[in-house]
Amino acid sequence: MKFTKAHLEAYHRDGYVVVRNFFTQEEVDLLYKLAIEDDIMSKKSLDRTDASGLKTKLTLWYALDESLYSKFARSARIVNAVEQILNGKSAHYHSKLMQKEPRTGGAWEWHQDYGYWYKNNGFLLPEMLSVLTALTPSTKENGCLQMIRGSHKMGRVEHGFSGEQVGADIEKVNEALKIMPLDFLEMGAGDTAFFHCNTLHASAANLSDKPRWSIITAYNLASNKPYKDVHQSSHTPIVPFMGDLLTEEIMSISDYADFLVK
Ligand SMILES: O=C(O)CCC(=O)C(=O)O
Repeated sequence: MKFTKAHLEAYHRDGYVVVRNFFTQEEVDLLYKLAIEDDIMSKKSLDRTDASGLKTKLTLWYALDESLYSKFARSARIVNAVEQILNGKSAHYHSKLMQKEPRTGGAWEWHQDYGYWYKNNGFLLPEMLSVLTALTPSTKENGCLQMIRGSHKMGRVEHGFSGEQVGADIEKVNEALKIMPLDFLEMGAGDTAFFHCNTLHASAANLSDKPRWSIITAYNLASNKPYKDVHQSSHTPIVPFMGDLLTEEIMSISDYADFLVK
């Protein structure tokens, strides 16, 4: 459950690190159950069509509230790790519930998160990262995350559109794949991946009969105030949640969580 110095070193060397059992099965079961029964989550979900026309679903929101999802995003366990990585006070950029449904869930094309965040949201420094916690097992069969190990060292690559998604310059991706290892991040429920905003990543479609759900919380160095983004949370230092997710009152997300709309 602890983010160690060895994890931190691996993150800086490889551009990502997976911490096994960072959350317990009970904790992720609670979040997963809440998420699949949550009407607001499904009402606010968006489809993103991949290059082959398959759709993958996500719900994205910016504001932190008193819901269990927000307490999770602010949990001291994650925030301590994030602040070791960023080496300073962190802010919550956004959270996303990723819903890759059995047999239909589309792919995520190769991209860097910063490719989009730099261009569209005006964050000048890549002092940002994503934290993906698997709510269900994530395997090659159901389209697990893939990373090009060490690609964060390339810096930001140009991005354009690929289907409805923002994709990295494919020539650069293909060259990177010739000289850097491609890693498939097979994860159990409760495993957490921390990845640098310039690490090239993708995932294949889910053609299996098992869902692949995860929650991704994204963080910014609080001092890296974007010049375009209007969301207050992206540069407001986080107040970590020190309590126990399992004994908290279970509150779902509110209608006012500042959802991304299409
Ligand atoms: O979880 C996945 O399949 C990929 C998600 C992703 O690449 C992203 O949200 O930036």
